[in-house]
Amino acid sequence: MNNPLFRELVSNFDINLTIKEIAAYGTGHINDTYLVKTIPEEAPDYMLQRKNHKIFKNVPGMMKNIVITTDHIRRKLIAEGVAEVDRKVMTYIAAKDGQMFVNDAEGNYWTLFQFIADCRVVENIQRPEQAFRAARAFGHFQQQLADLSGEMLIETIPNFHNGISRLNDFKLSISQDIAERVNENQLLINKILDRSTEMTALQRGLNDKTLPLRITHNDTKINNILFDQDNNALCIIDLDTVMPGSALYDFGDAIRTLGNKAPEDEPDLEKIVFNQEIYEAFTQGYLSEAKTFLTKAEIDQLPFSCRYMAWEQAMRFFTDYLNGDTYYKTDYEGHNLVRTKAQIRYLEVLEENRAVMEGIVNKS
Ligand code: ADP
Ligand code: GN1
Ligand code: MG
Repeated sequence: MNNPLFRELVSNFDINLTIKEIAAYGTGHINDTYLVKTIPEEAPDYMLQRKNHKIFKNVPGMMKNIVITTDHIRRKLIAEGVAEVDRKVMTYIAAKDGQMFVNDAEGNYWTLFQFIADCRVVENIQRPEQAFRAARAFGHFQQQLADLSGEMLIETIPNFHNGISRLNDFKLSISQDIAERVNENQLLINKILDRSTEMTALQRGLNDKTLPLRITHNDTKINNILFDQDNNALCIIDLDTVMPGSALYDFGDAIRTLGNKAPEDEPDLEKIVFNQEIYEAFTQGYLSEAKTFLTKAEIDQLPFSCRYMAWEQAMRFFTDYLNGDTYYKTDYEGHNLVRTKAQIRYLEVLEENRAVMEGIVNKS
């Protein structure tokens, strides 16, 4: 892909580079990512990313959040004398006009950041040791941001993990029934609604301050960590949703992908099985970093947070399905319904494993 548009976009950033080629990259549901390969071979490569401004309605504000948090982490790494800082925190490049993005003629927002070479992402963790490392990295990320005031950051997507507001959106999509998909899915809808009181407790806890608001990542899917060749968790990526939130979101969302032996859109519900070993390793890794700042109330709610994030994600996929598939990228007709069913099944699996999960947190 050597579209002149891409070259033109890159030339608007404040960096000297010679492009070899630009190619589509990654499997995200929201943004479009391209790898910008440069010459000579040993020069650093970059990633050009179109931020989805229909979803991220305030891209300048979002980029400000990213700059504040990455600068904060970078300062800490330098103070600690850590080697190869640019491989441990993301580096976004400013545009020539000083903004952190470039607009194209259609009003899209493009960003450029350093490609961290010799790394890989995993979609599915097999080894407990790797889950332990991933968890330590997410815990460390939260810890690095623990002394940054949340007031510096905007709420990139308002009410992003707010269960009360997500539930209202879901109910609205049911009452509007735009795509006429409600009738045939009533049983599934009830599975979400039946759990409303239990699940909205997390937001009530934040509202009445029994749970603290921190700066969190808010999209801790396992493919948002870069591992180096020795399987060390090197860098947390995909910082679009870094904003004030609950530590429980990050723990629960990681287990949403990691604790499930099947992918989030597994059509065969029999394959959705709880991975206890991985859950245990993740819990230990996370607490090894996070026990220094988590409150008792948060630690007690870790197992619940996994059920909460599965419920919330099921509801988000379901809302999108009922609205006619306008939010998530889909690969086929009915993909959002398949995702919904898989997340609901996973939630049931977590419910079946509740005592085991609580035992592991107590032990850790
Ligand atoms: P999305 O929001 O679409 O998930 P990401 O920001 O996670 O987008 O990027 C998509 C993929 O690009 C990642 O899964 C990862 O493979 C790769 N990637 C992202 N940032 C970097 C980086 N700084 N260095 C190397 N690879 C990266
Ligand atoms: C989206 O873009 P991606 O794949 O990292 C979504 C997450 C969901 C996830 C489900 C901004 O993340 O919240 O958990 O899909 N991001 C946004 O796979 O909505
Ligand atoms: Mg990602």
